[in-house]
Amino acid sequence: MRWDIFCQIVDNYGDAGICWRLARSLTIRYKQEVRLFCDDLPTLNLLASGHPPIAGLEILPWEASHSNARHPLSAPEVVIEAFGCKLPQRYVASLLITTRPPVLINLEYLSAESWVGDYHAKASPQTHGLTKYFFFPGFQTNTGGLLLEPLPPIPPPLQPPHSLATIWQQLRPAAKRISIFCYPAAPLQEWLTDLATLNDQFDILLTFGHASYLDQSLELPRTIQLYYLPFIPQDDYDWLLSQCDFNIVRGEDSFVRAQLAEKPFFWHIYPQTDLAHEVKLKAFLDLYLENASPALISACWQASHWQVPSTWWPQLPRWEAHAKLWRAKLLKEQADGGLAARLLHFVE
Ligand code: TRH
Repeated sequence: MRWDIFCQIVDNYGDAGICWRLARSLTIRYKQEVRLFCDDLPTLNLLASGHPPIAGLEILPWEASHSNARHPLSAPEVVIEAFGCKLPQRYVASLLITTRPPVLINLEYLSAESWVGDYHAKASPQTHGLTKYFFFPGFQTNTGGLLLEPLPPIPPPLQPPHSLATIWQQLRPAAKRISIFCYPAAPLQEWLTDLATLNDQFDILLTFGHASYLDQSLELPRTIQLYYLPFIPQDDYDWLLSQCDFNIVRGEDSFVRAQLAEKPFFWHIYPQTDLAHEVKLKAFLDLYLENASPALISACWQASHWQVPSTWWPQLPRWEAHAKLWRAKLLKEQADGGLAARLLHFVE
């Protein structure tokens, strides 16, 4: 089938990250034809940089969706608006005059909350005459599932990708590696200062832009070494997660990748003023920690709320074992192929 995916980049990289991953899954894994229309190609290109061209995948500027002379002749079978982005009016008008209107899908945000299953895949007639379906990613079998591809191999390849090769040579073999991808409001300084009280060496891999979260006058002992990463391609970021002993992640894409990397992590969920993020975080932790020991439950809750690492770091070995079990459980529950496969199945 032919798919048009619309991606509007509101802020950060999550929108582009998810759309790029979905487009790759649909084309590479499921041999679909995809046109990805994006209103911020430079950001999308950053994530995709270095990736060889993919048969069946076209990445196009937003305007190409309605200024293209081929329309409406090349109307797709499926149109996806990612995260409620508004389709260009002229594009919608061109869909309405096709003989067979496409399936219109709004791809929603990921949540582990239980209501997701009740709302997933429901239809909503639109004033323009097309019916829109709301597709909710999720952890449970009655949801739209998770984006799995490309699934990180276990064990992951040891050789660093080109973008990380130089930094990788500088890492200390005996040090614990922690990658950090968080929002600016995080109490990163206090967190690192406390980490320095632990009896371990730490190599801290700060993802692009995080240098500005730290005060230049911050002094840390030699046990803690900071490394400032450039913006690296998405596949390289996935690899990084699989090579660290602990990851701090933030939006929904890195959050899922950290789980698939089979490593302990915490989710610095995007803070919302009405505290809706706390409800979302609790729903996830309840699921993630369903069969965990009280000590691990407490450690994960503390970590997720940026409590100083000295309070929960001793639980790391237990957490490592848990991360392995969790990935296995996820993959079992998403054995149908997860989000891309469920989308395909739904449309068919
Ligand atoms: O960028 P994000 O914070 O996006 C978020 C989410 O969309 C979230 O749901 C939304 O509420 C918020 O924005 C406003 O984080 P996320 O979703 O983890 O996406 C980051 C993407 O960037 C992911 O695909 C990984 C990729 N990435 C790279 O490719 N290279 C890098 O160097 C880094 C740090 C990330």
